Amino acid sequence: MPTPVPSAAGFRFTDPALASIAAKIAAGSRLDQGDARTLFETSDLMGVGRLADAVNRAKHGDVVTFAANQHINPTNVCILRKTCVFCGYARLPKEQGAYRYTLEQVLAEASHAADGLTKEFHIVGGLDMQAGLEYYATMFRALKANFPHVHIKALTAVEIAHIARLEKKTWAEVLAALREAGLDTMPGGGAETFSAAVRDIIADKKLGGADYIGVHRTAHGLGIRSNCTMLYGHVETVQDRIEHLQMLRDLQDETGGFLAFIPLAYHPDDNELGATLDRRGTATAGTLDLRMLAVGRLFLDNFSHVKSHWIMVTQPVSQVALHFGVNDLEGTVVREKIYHAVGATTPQAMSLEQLLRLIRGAGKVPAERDSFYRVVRRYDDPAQDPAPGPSLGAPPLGASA
Ligand code: V47
Ligand code: SF4
Repeated sequence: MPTPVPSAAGFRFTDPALASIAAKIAAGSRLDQGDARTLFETSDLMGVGRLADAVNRAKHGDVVTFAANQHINPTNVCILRKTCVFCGYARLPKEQGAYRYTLEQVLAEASHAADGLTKEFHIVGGLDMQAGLEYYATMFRALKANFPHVHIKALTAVEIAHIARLEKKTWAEVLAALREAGLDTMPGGGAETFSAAVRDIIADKKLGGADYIGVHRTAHGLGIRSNCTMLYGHVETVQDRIEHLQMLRDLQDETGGFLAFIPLAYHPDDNELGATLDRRGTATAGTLDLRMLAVGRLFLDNFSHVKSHWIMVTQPVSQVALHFGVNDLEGTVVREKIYHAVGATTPQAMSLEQLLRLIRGAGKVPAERDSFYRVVRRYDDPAQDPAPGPSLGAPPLGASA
């Protein structure tokens, strides 16, 4: 059931259509696709933000969470390198810049976690013919042996389906084997925009939207929770966005297995699509970023968490997003490669100190969470903050792999 927002009906809107949406929310009624269209198209962006903020406050108060995580991208070799035209990260096996980490390299990269502050590895990569079940199972076992306190959030639905095809196993068999090796949860990557027409243009040959949902359904059935995403700001229409959100909401109704929704802003640099669209150097508008997050919060009434990925939308936009329905920030991200391959100019990591300043600057209370979004420490009083320094396992800003 949607969380009722008693005060929402009292807002003043410049677009009267928002008043009827506010009344629906206040009554605890579900928004339909027509409402979602209104939210996407209205000129009253601040009204959309106020509604999303009210819903978010009803669920989370003033608390904004973050996790101390570390991204590891073990291979950029990908069989879809030529067909995912929005991706600047992948390489063919013999192409310049192609890499596949050995186990030793993965462990060396993971060694930032030895300080005990990193609590989660986020592991994703390309669809590499040489990286099958054994590659990942061995990696996860070794990571758990060396860093038993670190949660493993790894492998998108697309990677799970790829491994299943390579190994001639079902999705469920692959997921069960990986869980046995140490997989805890799955990230939400690979969703892009589900619409078949959009996929034909930006990700022809990639696992389709229904199968992305199918892999997540299978994972949830096995007790493996996951995140979900939507890539926006490329060729998709408003209707495509709405249908994508509808598919996510439907699966959440069915399984309750999604932890968070993370809209991902398309970056046009250093990828074929950006050149085709003549969009190089033109990131998504901050207003679209805020609207996407707010509509996600309002339409996905059965989700607890909406996350802003500051690496993609910049830190200032993420800070404002905390008033547009967002209750979680992608945490300290050590050595992020995927977005920096396509033009992200943000730092590759934020220290604890910077993260606390960003959240408090929005008038919110920062709290570190675990990978299941349980608060493990609130930072109510700045006087009690840890001394500034290398925090959460982060290297100096701008470090690259
Ligand atoms: O699926 C690739 C995106 C995603 C570009 O689950 C691009 O906690 C923008 O899903 N412009 C992978 N985006 C990353 C991802 C993610 C990130 C943070 C947290 C979580 C989570 C998941 O990156 C891919 C694709 O949608 N991507 N190229 C690009 N040019
Ligand atoms: Fe491969 Fe993923 Fe890039 Fe597509 S987006 S080319 S599947 S790494």
